[in-house]
Amino acid sequence: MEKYKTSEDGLYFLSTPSGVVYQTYCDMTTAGGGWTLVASVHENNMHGKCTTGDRWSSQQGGSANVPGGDGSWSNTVTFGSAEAATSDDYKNAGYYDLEAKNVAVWHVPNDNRVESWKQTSFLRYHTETNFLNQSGGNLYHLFKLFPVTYNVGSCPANTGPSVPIVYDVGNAESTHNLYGPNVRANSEPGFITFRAINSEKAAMAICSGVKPTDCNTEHSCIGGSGHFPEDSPRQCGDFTGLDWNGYGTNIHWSASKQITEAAMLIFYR
Ligand code: KO2
Ligand code: CA
Ligand code: CA
Ligand code: CA
Repeated sequence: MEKYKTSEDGLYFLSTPSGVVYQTYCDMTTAGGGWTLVASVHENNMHGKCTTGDRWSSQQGGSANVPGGDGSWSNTVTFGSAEAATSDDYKNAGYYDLEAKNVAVWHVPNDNRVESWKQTSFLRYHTETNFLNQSGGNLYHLFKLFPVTYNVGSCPANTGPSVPIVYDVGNAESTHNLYGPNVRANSEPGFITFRAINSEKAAMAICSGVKPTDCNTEHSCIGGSGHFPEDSPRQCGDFTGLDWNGYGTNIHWSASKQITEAAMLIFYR
């Protein structure tokens, strides 16, 4: 944005210093712009527990034999495309290459075309604390410091950073309502939390919009390790245990259909 004085939202080609070329979406307007899409977490089959498409947890089943699952949070494997970021998982070279200070997150209903993401998203927020300065400048490095692996620590002592957020679409109350009433009673909205750990020592990557205050973090935190001991493999998968008391029911621990059927898009700035 600074180098070419561009100010339009849309798809751009970027290149890493070592020559990897990739196309991604840039948000050039929200809160001053300059946001680069680096990843999306999409649940293609909530009933498939660590099966095909669960790239941000495990596509190799859920068991103690694959404690780190596919390892996507802290490796350089890339997949998907920006155009399809609401229809499948997406991870580009910017995820591990860009040096950033903050993140923005959009929850966009599945299967939306790029042109309508901004309009259809029902939750959008960003951080302003420059927290990535303390974590290596991006999430690839943050998750090397806080591995998303079964049995690396316990709850709550070894939970990663909870960073306050500024809302661009939605608010604390609408965020909380996306999760089940038991989650609302056991979390504080207005944060993004990294590397949560649950009662059974399973690790999760991101709790979007909340800071858990109990250890049943599998009902709001997504992206995970390869082993979730509680009633295994029921909590294993990209959207973890968001369906614990029924798919999309929004009762007890279950999340709403709205957040279950939307991709989480992750941006850096
Ligand atoms: C509950 O009452 C329950 O939920 C537990 C889960 C939630 O993630 O671990 C257990 O299933 C337990 O048996 C019981 O059903 O306990 C804080 C305790 C809640 O919802
Ligand atoms: Ca799944
Ligand atoms: Ca997925
Ligand atoms: Ca639990």
